[in-house]
Amino acid sequence: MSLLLENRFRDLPPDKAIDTNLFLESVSHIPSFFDCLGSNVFSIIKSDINGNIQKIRGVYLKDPAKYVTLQDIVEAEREAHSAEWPKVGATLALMWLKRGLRFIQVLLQSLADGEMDENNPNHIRVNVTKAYEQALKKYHGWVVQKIFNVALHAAPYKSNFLKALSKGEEVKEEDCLANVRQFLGNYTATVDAIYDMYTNLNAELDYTV
Ligand code: 03F
Repeated sequence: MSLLLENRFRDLPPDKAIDTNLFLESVSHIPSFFDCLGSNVFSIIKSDINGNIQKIRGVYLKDPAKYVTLQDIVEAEREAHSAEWPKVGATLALMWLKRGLRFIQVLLQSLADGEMDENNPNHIRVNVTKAYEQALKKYHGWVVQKIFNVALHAAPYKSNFLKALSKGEEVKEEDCLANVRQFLGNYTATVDAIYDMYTNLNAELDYTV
């Protein structure tokens, strides 16, 4: 069974409000995926994503009835920490988490669209580079861009990456990409809704790390 289809994101309601608990459940499956990628550089990325999920969950669990949607959390933090907001708490964690989620979205979409280096059709470097340029690069100074270069060269072959998405089963590339396309429906809608929320609340920052 495909990892992606087991962990599909939920349909959004018409107002695009994201249920915090369902969101946390959906993203909680992402970090363990990095264990199958087989290079230590991925453990840095894993712990960054994991840390951000934990920060959001920590706030949510303080008062689940108050923080039903992600927007409830971001707005409550704006009230409580007006001086530092949005560079604070779960607002900051979600700001960065969404960039990682966007990276994954662009990477999977590029693979699903069949974009490839004709000379190296089993490499995913063009797809990974596209995702990095669209989602993360502008927030990274040169040191972190160097880490990206290490990760890029440790990227798995496409066949191994797709196999990992299929939980180690040998699945035909076309079948796996069909699953990716299905997964991307609600996933992309959710990531877009988080970006829209940050724009509408004026919560986005563009400092580099
Ligand atoms: C800022 C920053 N976080 C952190 O400093 C950087 C960490 C290292 C980033 C290295 C970049 C690597 C790019 C990926 C290359 C991957 C090659 C993939 C091959 C497959 C923030 O950190 C903190 O997060 C925040 O809490 C803190 O408070 O200023 C703040 C303070 O700093 C980032 O730049 C976020 C990095 C997210 C990277 C996501 C990469 C995802 C990679 C692969 C995805 C594989 C697909 C999985 C599909 C699974 C579906 C189920």
